[in-house]
Amino acid sequence: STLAEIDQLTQNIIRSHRETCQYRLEDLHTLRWKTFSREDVYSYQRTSMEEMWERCACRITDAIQYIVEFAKRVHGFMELCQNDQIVLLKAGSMEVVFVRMCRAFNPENNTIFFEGNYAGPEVFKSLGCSDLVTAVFDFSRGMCSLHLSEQEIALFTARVLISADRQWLQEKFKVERLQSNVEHAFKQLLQKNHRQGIHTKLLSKVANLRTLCSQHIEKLRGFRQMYPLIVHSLFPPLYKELFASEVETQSSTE
Ligand code: 4D8
Repeated sequence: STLAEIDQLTQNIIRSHRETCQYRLEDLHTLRWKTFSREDVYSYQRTSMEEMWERCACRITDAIQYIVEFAKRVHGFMELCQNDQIVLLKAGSMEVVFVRMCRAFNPENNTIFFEGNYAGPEVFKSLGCSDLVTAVFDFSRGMCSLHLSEQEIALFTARVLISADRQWLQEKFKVERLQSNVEHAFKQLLQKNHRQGIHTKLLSKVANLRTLCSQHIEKLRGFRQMYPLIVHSLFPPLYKELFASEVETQSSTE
């Protein structure tokens, strides 16, 4: 692609991010010292595991709906076949949630924006997966320390989503071409910002993201074994479709 085309793609991705980022950075920043009270934290910790899982699954699904909208607005994504769109979203949407999370993270007190206030890891205690929660908070702290701009976050999330190495792609060459354009746009932006130095750091974050996502799926599998009916009847359909589709196949063939 020509430089003008790459430039157009950059502008398109930045705009798509701005239009679908769910919360404005200024708003998140204004709220970042509005933490949960001791009583609120205590009541979260007394919430049953099932209810807390359901609430988190709803929050994640909400965030993912914006990411689906983001993907749809990235030039080239809608030109992929439907199978490949689904493959990329299934594999990448949670990774993008984890990247976007750094916008809603306050590294000064290790809290994250959740249900209207900033919450520390202890708020998620009743989920029973403190290892995952700790890993996610650590990842967020690492991302924050790179001080990415909104534009860099936009390009990085597009890069995470458009990955030609996902399993089950049908038109790999098309995804490869799109990935190489996004990669090009990303490198060009970093160069313009004199930030080429963070490119390798970000690539190591990609590996990190894949681990976090498989941990999330693993935790869901464990929870589903304990509470199959909760997952089946109370979890958002999109969440199940993306992360627990085996459940549906299983129950429909039983
Ligand atoms: O913009 O949508 O309001 C995390 C969830 C973020 C998980 C959400 C969460 C986010 C992961 C709740 C539980 C990241 C924002 C709020 C809710 C991403 C942990 C914290 C969104 C950015 C911050 C702010 C628990 C929103 C990791 C693991 C999940 C299980 C279901 C066990």
